[in-house]
Amino acid sequence: MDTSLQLAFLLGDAGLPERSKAIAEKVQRSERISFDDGVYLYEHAELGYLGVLANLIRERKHGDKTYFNRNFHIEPTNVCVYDCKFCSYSRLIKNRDEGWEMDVEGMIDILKKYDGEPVTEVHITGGVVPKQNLEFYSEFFRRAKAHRPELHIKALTPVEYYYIFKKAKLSHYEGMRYLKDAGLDSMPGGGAEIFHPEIRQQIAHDKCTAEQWLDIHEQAHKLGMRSNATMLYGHIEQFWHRVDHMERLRQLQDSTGGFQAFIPLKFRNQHNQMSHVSEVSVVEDLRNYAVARIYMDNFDHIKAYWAMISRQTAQLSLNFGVDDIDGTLDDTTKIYAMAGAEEQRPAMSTRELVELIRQVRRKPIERDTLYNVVTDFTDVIFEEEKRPQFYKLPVIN
Ligand code: V47
Ligand code: SF4
Repeated sequence: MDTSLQLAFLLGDAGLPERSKAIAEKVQRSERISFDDGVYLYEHAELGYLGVLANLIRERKHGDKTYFNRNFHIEPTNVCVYDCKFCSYSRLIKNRDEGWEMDVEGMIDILKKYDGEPVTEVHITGGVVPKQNLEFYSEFFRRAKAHRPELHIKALTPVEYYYIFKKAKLSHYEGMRYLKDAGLDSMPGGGAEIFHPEIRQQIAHDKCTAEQWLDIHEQAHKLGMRSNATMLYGHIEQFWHRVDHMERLRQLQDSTGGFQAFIPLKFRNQHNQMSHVSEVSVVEDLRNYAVARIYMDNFDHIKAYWAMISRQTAQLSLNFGVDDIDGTLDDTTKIYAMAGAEEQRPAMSTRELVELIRQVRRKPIERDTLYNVVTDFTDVIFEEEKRPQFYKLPVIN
């Protein structure tokens, strides 16, 4: 059944509560849903209903297209001056002997390992240490661009930038302009966690505030840079905190239009100070993607980070509003494996990613960071697929 038929069924005699029906009608008319609608969906809506609405929006925006990119990660340090309670990755600065701190040369060496590989993006993220300051990153960006000018640098988050700019006595705008001139292209979505102070104070009390996070993205957008936004969900927050988080992003997006993707990140509870907090179910993950797709009407893309949620959940998410499953990253990223992610060695070849998307009857599109199409893989046949295929014989007992 196509999505508009499914919606007609919902709006017909499917026995929906009046409120659910009113929200479905808004979605049908492409009308924005309110804060209270968002909370209602989280509290009361069923998975199937949310799937129909989210999928309708996803297909209106992208049809069956499902995006991924070829990227790699550099994590300059896992030492951090901050103490986020959910973080499984960082070694507090007082225990820095247990961690690593790269120099610019070491980062360039990693970059060079990908010479000749068809990657379009390097994603740089990690902890915050005094040594990796404004000069450190501007030198790295300059050298990276000199070595490989076409490689898109998506680096750091307002958590690092706030710290770095304060030390350098620069405003957010001046700091972003300085790093943009050095070669920075865009900003990933990390560090957002949950904006509301009631929760932020408990899980990430000493890093940048919601207002600082949002301001740094706003300044980047003013400079013509694009960025993403994440939300760390499924821990001690309540549903309305999630809606509050999305509302703040939706408002900034109304004014700048600079965000590309919204990326819900499922809280994983291993090896951190919040290990006593249970993780939410896969059903809750799918409900969350769907509500995000419905609520964030001015965001073009909803991304599921497959390395964190498993390949199967990533496949399912494509029917719940998600249109992007990030990259073919290799095991240079350690953040999620350490937090208990499904994928302990998160590497997937392009062929595997394409296959994963095709298996659920979507069209795999390799994109660059700015969503320009690099290769449409819909009809591409890989060498391996040309070999004769053998039928599996049924097993007879
Ligand atoms: O901000 C840390 C999260 C984020 C845990 O923009 C955890 O393309 C779950 O932002 N359980 C950093 N999550 C990663 C990030 C990201 C990832 C992929 C793509 C993009 C993009 C951005 O990782 C942190 C934090 O929210 N995180 N610890 C944990 N235990
Ligand atoms: Fe540091 Fe980021 Fe971990 Fe917080 S989440 S402790 S800022 S590395």
